[in-house]
Amino acid sequence: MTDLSHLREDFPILSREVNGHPLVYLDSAATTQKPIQVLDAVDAFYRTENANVHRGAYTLSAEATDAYEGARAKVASFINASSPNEIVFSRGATSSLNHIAYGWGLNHLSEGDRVVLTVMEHHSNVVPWQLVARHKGIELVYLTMDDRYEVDLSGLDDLIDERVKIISVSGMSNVTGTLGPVRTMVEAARSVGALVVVDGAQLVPHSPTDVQDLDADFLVFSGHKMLAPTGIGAMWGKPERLEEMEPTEGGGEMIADVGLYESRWAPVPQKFEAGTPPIAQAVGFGAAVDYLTAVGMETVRDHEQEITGYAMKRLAEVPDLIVYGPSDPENRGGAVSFSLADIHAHDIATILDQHGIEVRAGHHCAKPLMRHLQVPATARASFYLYNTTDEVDSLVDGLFDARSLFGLDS
Ligand code: 7TS
Repeated sequence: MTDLSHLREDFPILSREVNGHPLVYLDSAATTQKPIQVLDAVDAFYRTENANVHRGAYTLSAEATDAYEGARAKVASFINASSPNEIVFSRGATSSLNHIAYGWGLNHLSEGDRVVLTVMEHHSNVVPWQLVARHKGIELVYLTMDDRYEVDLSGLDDLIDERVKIISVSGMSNVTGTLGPVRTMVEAARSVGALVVVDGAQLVPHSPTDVQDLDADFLVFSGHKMLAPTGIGAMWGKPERLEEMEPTEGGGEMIADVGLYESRWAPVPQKFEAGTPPIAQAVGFGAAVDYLTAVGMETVRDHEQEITGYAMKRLAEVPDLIVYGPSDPENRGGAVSFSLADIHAHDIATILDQHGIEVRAGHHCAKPLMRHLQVPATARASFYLYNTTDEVDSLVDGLFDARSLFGLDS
């Protein structure tokens, strides 16, 4: 087993207690905890370099600009982008997907065009396209999920025709841990000249990413799900896609010239970064990718597969527990959704919380998938590099306690 338990010392929050028990944090799919290296980078920026970027001809502003642009270069190299200019900083995956839907979709799609999605998408990869559909009369078409919790590709050939202009797919479901069929989508899209958007919110934090190898058109992800502060994320795009895309927000920093009635845009990526950006957050994002790079993303992935495999094995010991997701830990991510008999997911989460164990309960911002699975809600444990098998054991003990509280042992 890949042992990363020494890393726990880097995460101050992991030494606190919750309800009299050591914290067992199992909600990293929602947001991850932050290592001291990220906290220190943000703190040092505010203490020593804080100024606005891209405007002042004075030392502090130049240093702040270097720190901000340095973070862009780090994020670019983390996903093997050809240039830092292919990275647009955003608030996160949601705002990146909205940029793409509005900035590209609104300007290039017309009535009758199709956008292909899957039923496992997070709402942030559904609702922006519905908003574009209202303006442009485009059609949304969904791939469904089979009973092994894989995206069902059986009807793909019939689905892909000249009407399809965009395929937008999650790299990993935040509910079932299903890996999206990204490479198949890239091939299918090429045959009809469609674009591929990859929602990497649950993919980029958990495994090595190489956008040149992936060959999609856009990849979006959130910093806070990969050790960075909230309020920062990225949209990677192929240079030609970013050029042909319109900005979705206007204001300072994104212009080359402004007249009374017309303006010209700054070059990519500034064209998409209106207003004062999240500077300290970007610095923290840079420190987070430095941290992950030092651990090694293959190590992160191996550890996650091992701990997910261990969790699947231990959860199978709990009677009446159903896991919603692929069974092979090597072919899935570390988000593990489950139900336990007919105990409501919120009750499970509340009982686990009494043991200091934090899991998410609800629809996980994936209502179409919940309807497909025919469940109103699930409880979900999700893992990251700081989680241990001991914590999985605590989760299982807590679930046995939930069973007895609900009188299920008698
Ligand atoms: N896409 C996926 C697959 C996600 O899991 C999430 C957030 C998003 C997009 C949106 O990311 P944001 O950073 O812009 O909010 N997922 C979750 C979750 O599973 N629990 O809380 C947020």
